[in-house]
Amino acid sequence: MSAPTLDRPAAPDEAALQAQFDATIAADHRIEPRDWMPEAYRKGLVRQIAQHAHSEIIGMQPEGDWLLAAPSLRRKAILLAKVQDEAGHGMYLYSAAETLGADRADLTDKLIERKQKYSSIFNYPTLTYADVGVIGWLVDGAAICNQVPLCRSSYGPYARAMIRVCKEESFHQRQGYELLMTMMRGTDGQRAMVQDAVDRWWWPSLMMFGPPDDDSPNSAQSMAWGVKRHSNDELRQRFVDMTVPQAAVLGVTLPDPELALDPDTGRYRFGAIDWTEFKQVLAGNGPCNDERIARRRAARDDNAWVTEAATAYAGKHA
Ligand code: BYC
Repeated sequence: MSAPTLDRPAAPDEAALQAQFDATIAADHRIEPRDWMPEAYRKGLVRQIAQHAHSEIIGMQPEGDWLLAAPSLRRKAILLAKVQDEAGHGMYLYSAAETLGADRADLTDKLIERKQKYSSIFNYPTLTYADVGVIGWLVDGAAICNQVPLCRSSYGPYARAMIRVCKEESFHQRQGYELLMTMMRGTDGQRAMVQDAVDRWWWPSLMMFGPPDDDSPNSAQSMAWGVKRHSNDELRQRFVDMTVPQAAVLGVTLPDPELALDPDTGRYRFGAIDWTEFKQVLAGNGPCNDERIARRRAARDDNAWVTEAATAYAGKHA
């Protein structure tokens, strides 16, 4: 520790700062951007928040594909609003990453260069309009299960962003369910479309929660720091328990013959997830990985002049 001077108190040494950080985490208080934090905590947060932000931005594409083909003006307006919400979520999250010293343009470059990930779920195609409903019901439903506990995450800006995101995701989930309900009350053809979409999206939705706990390298440290509050398997189980009764009300069959209520635990047992498929999607070999990244790259490059103009304007008025 350096000697105190008359006009400036000595900076606390690293051990004292670490002790203060540990005490804040132990007391379940928030870490804020002005606070000292270990470099690994900062890096881990940037990793997760950037991946989360990229997921929101790439996540606009599968549903956005249906904006010009929505079956009515009402459905188009709803879908447009939802896709815009996802863009907003991405922006809050990039802002949260910036409070940790990350640079937004740099994060986008890392996404496009495949150095950072985005959720596996957005590498599957949307083949019919029922997919829009199923994304709302299952994908936003899984996102809510995963993100509600993140509202209590130890990093203040991330936790606060999650509160607003979760409110909007709940609305998205209901719009998806309402769309599916409407289709299920329609023709045999519409019911078949819903069932087909459920068959294709169920297993990828379970993969959204990440690898099983015994194969999740980041979980232990993330939970010790209070960034994640529950393990991947715990949240996946919570999602299954929540969704099975909703499927029954809707009148669809979830594509898992092993799905059954365990009378001892009151929870649903489910079949084995195909982790080989998950790893393939993460490695860039999912059905739509190339298309998603190519589109994001084109958006960055084609709109670079807008970014440059906005930056120059902001610079002038700073
Ligand atoms: N997809 O040690 P693990 C939305 C990676 S968007 C891809 O368990 P962690 C929506 C993981 O990053 C919702 N990668 O990691 C938008 C790690 O790789 P790295 C997006 C995955 O961080 C539009 C490695 O696998 N939600 O709702 O402890 C329309 C090992 O995993 C995935 C979030 O991002 C995956 N599914 O736990 C509609 C939530 N799973 O980074 C809806 C915030 C794992 O070491 N994130 N990986 O190279 C989280 O809660 C956690 O990061 C995860 C993973 C639970 C996803």
